[in-house]
Formats: sequence, structure tokens, C-alpha cells
Amino acid sequence: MTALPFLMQDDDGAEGNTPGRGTSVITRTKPKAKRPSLYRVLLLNDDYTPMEFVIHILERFFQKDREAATRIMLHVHNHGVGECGVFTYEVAETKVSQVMEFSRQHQHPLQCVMEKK
Ligand code: TYC
Repeated sequence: MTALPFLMQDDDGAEGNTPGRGTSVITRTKPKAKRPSLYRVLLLNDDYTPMEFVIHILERFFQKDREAATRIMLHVHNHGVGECGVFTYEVAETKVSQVMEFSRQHQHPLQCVMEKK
């Protein structure tokens, strides 16, 4: 965190930004751009979802090429969980919903979750 310059504003009616006799509020002069929190979207392993279907999910919803999608799928298969990408809250939530709905439509038990970084 870096300190920012402040401008003192008061209600004494005088020109300028010096404190007068009135009560004062401290006003931030520089707009504060807060970085949004980031969320990992994770795939969970199961015994039933076909490997090819998981690769397709990674290509379709996470813009992975075949090589990256295969690497991530195998990581999930071997370790139980793996990262598909990192997004802001709303984007992560949308990805999770899309993957869950698409898997449900194809009657696969694939699970997709998000976690705060
Ligand atoms: N374990 C599955 C199989 O052997 C493949 C799989 C990989 C399933 C990743 C889910 O997130 C997953 N068919």
C-alpha cells in the first residue's frame, strides 16, 4: 500500500484547501483503483468422466490448445485437482456454471469449483 496525497475540505466558506474553524473531512484527491480479487477455477477428478471430454472442456471454456488441455487433464487425473485458469469473481462464477451445465447435459459427473487466491 502506498500513501496518497489528501486534500482537506472544510465548511468555513473560505477559499483554498486549508482547514478552517468548521469540521473537516479528509477527501481522497486521487481516484483509488482497487485491484479485483482473483479466483482459481479448478477441475476435480472422478472415475467416470472420459479424458477426451475433460480435454474438450478445457479447449472450449478455457481457450487451451490441445497440448495444454491434455497436460491439465492428466494433472487432475493424477493429483485429484488442477487449475484451469484465474479470473475475477464474475468470470470465474460463469466458467464454473458453464462447465457444470455442459457436463450435466452430457451426463458426466465432472465437478468444477472456484477458490479465492
Ligand atoms: N479420471 C478420469 C478417467 O480416468 C479422467 C478425468 C480427468 C476425470 C480429469 C475428471 O477432472 C477430471 N476417465
